[in-house]
Amino acid sequence: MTKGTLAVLINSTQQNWLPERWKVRFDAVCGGRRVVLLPDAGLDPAEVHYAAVWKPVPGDLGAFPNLRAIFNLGAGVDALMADDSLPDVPLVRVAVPDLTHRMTEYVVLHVLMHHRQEPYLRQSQRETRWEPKYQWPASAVTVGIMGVGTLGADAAEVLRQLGFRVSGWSRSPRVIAGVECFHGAGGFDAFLRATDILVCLLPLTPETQRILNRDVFAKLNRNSPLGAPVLINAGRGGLQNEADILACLDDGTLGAASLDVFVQEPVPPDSAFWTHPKVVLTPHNAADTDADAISAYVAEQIARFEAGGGLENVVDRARGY
Ligand code: NDP
Ligand code: OXD
Repeated sequence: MTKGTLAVLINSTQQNWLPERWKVRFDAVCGGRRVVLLPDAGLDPAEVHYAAVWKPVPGDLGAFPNLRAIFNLGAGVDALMADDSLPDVPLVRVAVPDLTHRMTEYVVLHVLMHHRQEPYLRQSQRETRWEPKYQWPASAVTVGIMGVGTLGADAAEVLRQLGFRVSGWSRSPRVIAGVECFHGAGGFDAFLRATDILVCLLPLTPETQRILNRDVFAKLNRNSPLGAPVLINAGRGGLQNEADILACLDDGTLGAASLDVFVQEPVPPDSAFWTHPKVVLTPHNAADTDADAISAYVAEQIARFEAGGGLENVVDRARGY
């Protein structure tokens, strides 16, 4: 196969998404391949063979008739799946140790924060109160992870090593050493019943939309050693019913929530999430996309593909992830 041109299309103003930085990285790892930044008024669309993209505007990719593959520069492809005009070529998502380990750091940080009562202890410090509460061991707490794919399985393993009881819920059956695995609608209630800290690392698909809702929160372990169950969502904002989260925090159905993702990002200034005393908010930075790691991943995939090998981590369009 001829050496194709790679077009980079990034639609974000965030610091880690500076298109020029990505171009420099791709030039460094693509072994002389032509790399162009889009938009490029002088470019003949027929010359583009690969697109490396983050949040392109729906319709953008339809302009390239000779596209061989699309590389999403993040793990979640929900924004691309919402584009009806997305060319019917392999769509590859990110699955690299760098991103996985960053997500595991986030999950472990937030599980420990709630388990070790950090919000209470910081409040006590601000109020000059020396009032320790009983600290349960990790082995008394069950962390239930919704989505035990690339990211969820890694977090599960590290949490298990810390001594937590860990369970996982997926679409199809999974076997993970030391982790109690549930799957499908049939396994959902049993998974929820035992869960003290619910971690969501699901992709956003038509099946998972608003899955984090009152019905689900009400099924979590009502006898949690933490007092009330905790929610940690780093999947996508569309997975959560935000009114339900706030109401459940207020009436005690949930004890606390760490949220990295929101229906509207950035979160509007008047949102209750900014100031709610039981919410730990982070600005969708649980696992940043690193240009060094991911440009190398894309370059390797293209080189292997042109040498006749297969692409890895191709999205199943029917499943939506
Ligand atoms: P994977 O595709 O590797 O894993 C997805 C998991 O979710 C799988 O276990 C899958 O089940 C499960 N799943 C999907 N649909 C359902 C369903 N309907 N019911 C039950 N389980 C389901 O994805 P990753 O682990 O790589 O990434 C997960 C998500 O994390 C991304 O889609 C993205 O939205 C989010 N993300 C967020 C970031 C952030 O900074 N906040 C950064 C990176 C990713 P099965 O095993 O059967 O396929
Ligand atoms: C991703 C993300 O999907 O950054 O990689 O959210």
